[in-house]
Amino acid sequence: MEATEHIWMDGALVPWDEAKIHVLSHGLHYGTGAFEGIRAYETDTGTAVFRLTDHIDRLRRSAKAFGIPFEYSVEELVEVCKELLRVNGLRSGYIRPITFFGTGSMGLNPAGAKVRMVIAAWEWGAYLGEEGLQNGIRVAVSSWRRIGQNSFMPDAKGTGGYINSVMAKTAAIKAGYDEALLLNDDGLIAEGSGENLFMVRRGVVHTPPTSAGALDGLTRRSVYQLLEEDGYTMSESAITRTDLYYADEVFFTGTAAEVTPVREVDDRPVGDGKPGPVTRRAQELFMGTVHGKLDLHPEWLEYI
Ligand code: PPE
Repeated sequence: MEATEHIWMDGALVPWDEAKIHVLSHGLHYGTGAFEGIRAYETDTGTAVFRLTDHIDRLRRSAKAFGIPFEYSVEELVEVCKELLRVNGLRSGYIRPITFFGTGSMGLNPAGAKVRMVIAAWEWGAYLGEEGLQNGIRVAVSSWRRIGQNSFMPDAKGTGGYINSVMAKTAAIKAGYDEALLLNDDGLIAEGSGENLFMVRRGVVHTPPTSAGALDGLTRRSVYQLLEEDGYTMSESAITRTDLYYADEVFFTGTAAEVTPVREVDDRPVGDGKPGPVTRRAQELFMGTVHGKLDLHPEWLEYI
């Protein structure tokens, strides 16, 4: 990871190396935080942040779900993100806003802990490798289940829940795969450790509903809409492990992952083992939109 110059902390820009917090921050001990991941892309008419307002609004919703007071307006934080890219001279990059309980209270009850809000930005290349974007990645169903609706809120982006993703991801890498796929407690596909899943079978493009334990990903929503408007039949539906073994195409979506083809699930090739036409079309539509090459949803691009 390459450092940039400034990080925004609680209202002020501070040098990257000085953006520190106390070791007794509540969020560090108990995972009491919410965060976002946002990408900015270069276009012919300047740098545009993809669905910036929607991302900040999801941060607000996640904080609300976890009971973390949200002391800024969405509009204010949108401006901070833009300013941060400008002061760091980033023409494209990844933005990571995070809010969490800081110091002032130890023990589980965060009452009395100061709420912190931090936004950092840096350059981030292909999340699952350039090779993965081109030829697809190898995934395996994890032995870890996605944290269920009765224990957590998989559809809120809470920091603590990511230990579940980290365990699944590290186990998958250790076993020689590129990424983990998590089932929910009912044995249905939820999502990847940091991505949503899509599957093409019998001409229909499916993605699991958020009730299956998936985050309501903004890339997921965008790709769903772009493919639907392009004439594909879309469905939010329960997906089993066998569905994936029989699928013609499988791909992941996410801010970091963008649209990444999956070429193998549990050592079984997906289709003929190469990214299929729907996956390629989804990549074209999504990348064309974020770079402003396709004028399908100009309202999703927020210029800095
Ligand atoms: N599911 C999970 C669990 C998840 O973390 C992400 C984003 C998504 C789905 C896709 O959501 P969206 O980005 O709105 O399309 N994961 C972020 C963090 C990745 C990381 O390693 O950190 C991301 O892609 O920015």
